[in-house]
Amino acid sequence: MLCKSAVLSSLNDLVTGTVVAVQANFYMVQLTTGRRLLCTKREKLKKIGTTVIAGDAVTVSDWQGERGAIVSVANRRSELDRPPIANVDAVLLVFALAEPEIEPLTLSKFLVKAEGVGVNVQLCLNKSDLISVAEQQVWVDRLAAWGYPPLLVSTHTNDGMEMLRQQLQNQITVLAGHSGVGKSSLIAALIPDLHLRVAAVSGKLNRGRHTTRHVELFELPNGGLIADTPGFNQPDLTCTPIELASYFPELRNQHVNCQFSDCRHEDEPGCGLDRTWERYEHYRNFLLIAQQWEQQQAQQRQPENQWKQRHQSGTAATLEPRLAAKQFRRPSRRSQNQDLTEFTSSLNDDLDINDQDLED
Ligand SMILES: Nc1nc2c(ncn2[C@@H]2O[C@H](COP(=O)(O)OP(=O)(O)OP(=O)(O)O)[C@@H](O)[C@H]2O)c(=O)[nH]1
Ligand SMILES: [Mg+2]
Ligand SMILES: [Zn+2]
Repeated sequence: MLCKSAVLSSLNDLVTGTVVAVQANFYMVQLTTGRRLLCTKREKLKKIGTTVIAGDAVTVSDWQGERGAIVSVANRRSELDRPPIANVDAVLLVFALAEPEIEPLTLSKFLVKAEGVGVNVQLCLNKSDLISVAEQQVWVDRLAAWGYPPLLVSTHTNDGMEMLRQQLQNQITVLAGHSGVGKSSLIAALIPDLHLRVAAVSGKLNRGRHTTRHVELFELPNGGLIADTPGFNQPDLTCTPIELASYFPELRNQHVNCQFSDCRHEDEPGCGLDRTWERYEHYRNFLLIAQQWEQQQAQQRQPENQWKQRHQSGTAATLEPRLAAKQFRRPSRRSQNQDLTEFTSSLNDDLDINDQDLED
């Protein structure tokens, strides 16, 4: 039992921490001391429209027992929108050396997508137990030439896991990669007392099912936070041709050889770039998608596209402004009604933690 004066002093103290999970209007904040507080957001922050997402560095006031109120949010170093996570330091792209086999074009697409986040991209190849050392070396050399020397690991034999632990220390990392490559298995191996649901490889494509439901930053035993993301099969490329060129290390590293600032590095006379690198064909392939995307964006910005036709039976068609999708979406009744009990119990479901753990 806390005495009355202790409660009163804690009500005024400010503490800092990191948001590790968000659901509806509740935020799980991990304090610098390691303790966790279940927080709401101060009315003042709501009024000025401040959003709070996982990874945010926050200041908490009025904390008492396991509850608190977020009073301020620090400026973000980086921001990921799907899933929403702030202050990400690195994307760890996970592929499997087998089951499923690496498709180079797909790997390239994931790498380009990861580069688009604007943070450090680290490549990890799991399931090294499934191929020979000679075959492993071929991949190491090949991907190093792409600009991504990979870290080979196996969650089954533990090979490479110590290196991975060191690499992830003290950073906020987001895992990305195909379904079934072993992202959840990696997290389970990195954080032995955390039970994630690991699915068996199944289905026609010999890939695991989508089993990861909840965005959550997990604390690594040696410091640092890591988030699993639901596996996705084909990341869409949403960048301009200029951005695309900056997402290829092979191009970035030799751009001094090109005298144009807006060059596509195709066949332009005067572009002195070396094109004899393996992924040049991938680049040409993605360039077409990027050009289409840029055109679409330009079309959407045209004034006539700000309006949509509305047809009502019996009347002439009228024009009305298009709604910005997110801004006007009302929260569902389910999320409005979601209470604290539901939040903690869903956290418990996903993390296998019980009330005892929350009190620690
Ligand atoms: N041989 C081998 N299999 C592994 C290894 N790591 C994971 N697996 C298996 O790969 C399958 C998929 O693993 P998950 O951890 O569920 O993969 P995931 O990337 O989280 O999949 P999603 O949640 O669907 O995105 C499971 O059957 C694991 O047992 C490994 O190092 N070697
Ligand atoms: Mg998973
Ligand atoms: Zn050029």
